[in-house]
Amino acid sequence: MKTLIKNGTVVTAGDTFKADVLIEDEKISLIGNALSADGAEVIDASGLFLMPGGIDAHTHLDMPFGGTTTADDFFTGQRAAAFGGTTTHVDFALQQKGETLIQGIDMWKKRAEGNAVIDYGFHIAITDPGEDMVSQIESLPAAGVTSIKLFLQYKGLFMVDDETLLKAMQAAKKAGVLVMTHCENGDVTDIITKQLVSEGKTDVKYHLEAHPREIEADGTSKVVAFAGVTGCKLYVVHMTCKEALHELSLGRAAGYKVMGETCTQYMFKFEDDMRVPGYEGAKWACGPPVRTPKDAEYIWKSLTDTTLQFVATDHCSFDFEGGKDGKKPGKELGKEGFHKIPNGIPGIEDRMPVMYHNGVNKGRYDINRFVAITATNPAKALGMYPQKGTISVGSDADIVLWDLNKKHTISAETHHMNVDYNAYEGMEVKGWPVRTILRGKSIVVNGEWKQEKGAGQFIKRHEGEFL
Ligand code: DUC
Ligand code: ZN
Ligand code: ZN
Repeated sequence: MKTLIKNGTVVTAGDTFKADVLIEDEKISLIGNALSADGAEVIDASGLFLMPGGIDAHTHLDMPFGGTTTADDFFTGQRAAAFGGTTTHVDFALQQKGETLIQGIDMWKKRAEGNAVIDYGFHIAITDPGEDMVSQIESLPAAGVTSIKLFLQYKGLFMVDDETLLKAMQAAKKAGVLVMTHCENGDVTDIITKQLVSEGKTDVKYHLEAHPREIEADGTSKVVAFAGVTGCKLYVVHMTCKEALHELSLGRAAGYKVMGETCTQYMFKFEDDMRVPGYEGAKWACGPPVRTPKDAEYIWKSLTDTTLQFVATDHCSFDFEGGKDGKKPGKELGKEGFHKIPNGIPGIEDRMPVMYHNGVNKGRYDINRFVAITATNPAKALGMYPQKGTISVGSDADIVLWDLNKKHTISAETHHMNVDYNAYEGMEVKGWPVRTILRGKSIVVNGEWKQEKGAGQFIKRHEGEFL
């Protein structure tokens, strides 16, 4: 099957140029001017920009967490992603207690298989380091999984100690595996949470007190130091504040292979949104928590000056009013106390338009940097480049046709995520994905769904790059 996209403007992380793009057998086979191809379906992209499909490096679909399971499974989450111009994501599989890392990956594969509608990979979170953790890490690349996750938060559930952290980093360095870390000191959260609860301070706003910025900086400082000691490549997930970013930039200045991700919500949701009267603030309970507009400005700057390389979502959806009408329990679980709120914010569908509009239209970065932080950089760091994350001959034909002038008002009324609220409710964005193409197949066209359930593929990843 051949498809020829004519008269568009191709945008990559490095270039912007007018060209036609020929797709054959799921791959880009030719890029040039005035192309023709016998028997090809022709898509006229006059006035449209062709960008690599978005890559969301950080999602949680169909994940048991916080006393329930996320509202979005692989079908609903990936379908929503496609509507927003994302064609690949890497989800966090969790090792189960008493099981191996590979068993954890296999469990998550089963959740995706038959449901997937875009392409996907897995990071594996180490939650039960056994005697053979080192050899298990060494076995991961053969399974196409080249990143591990270590939590410094969630004591008694996911949190690892310094010995595990260091040994995992040493093994990862040896195996060519990327280390990803959630950097909040979980001992501190645990102590403060217990103190607050015993004092009867259980309102939503106390979530912020249990997750102070200082402990995110502390966690970041530690993993950066360990990356320096071990020489491993490090990717710090969901960075939220100036203090933590400062620790990352010190590591980068020292020549350590340390990189950082932020998530869309940290530029738009703030502490004051959690301090509103009543229970509404629970919508924004996530870990690390939302911070301040000043931190957001620092994040924007860090995305431009390359302290940060990635914008992901940490998509982790729970209904605000769950547990009824056949819905899974959601945020209402935390009405008993902030420490029981399932942590997470949805956003897999919104990331691309929100980051385009607020980044490019508002002059914070150019369109090439937008492509870099939302697609090319995750593809490179996570070992999917050049199969994914660019528009070049030989790459998968994952292309989003972007209408720079199309306006859209984001709303839970019209979004496709399986969740009853939206973090960007009412935001009017200019610039919208009018066609999403996955391996040559148009899966969303002008808001119409065209994909078959189960057609998304697991991507075997190789060793990624340091950026
Ligand atoms: N933070 C969240 O908000 N949700 C999922 C896990 C995490 O670390
Ligand atoms: Zn996390
Ligand atoms: Zn996460």
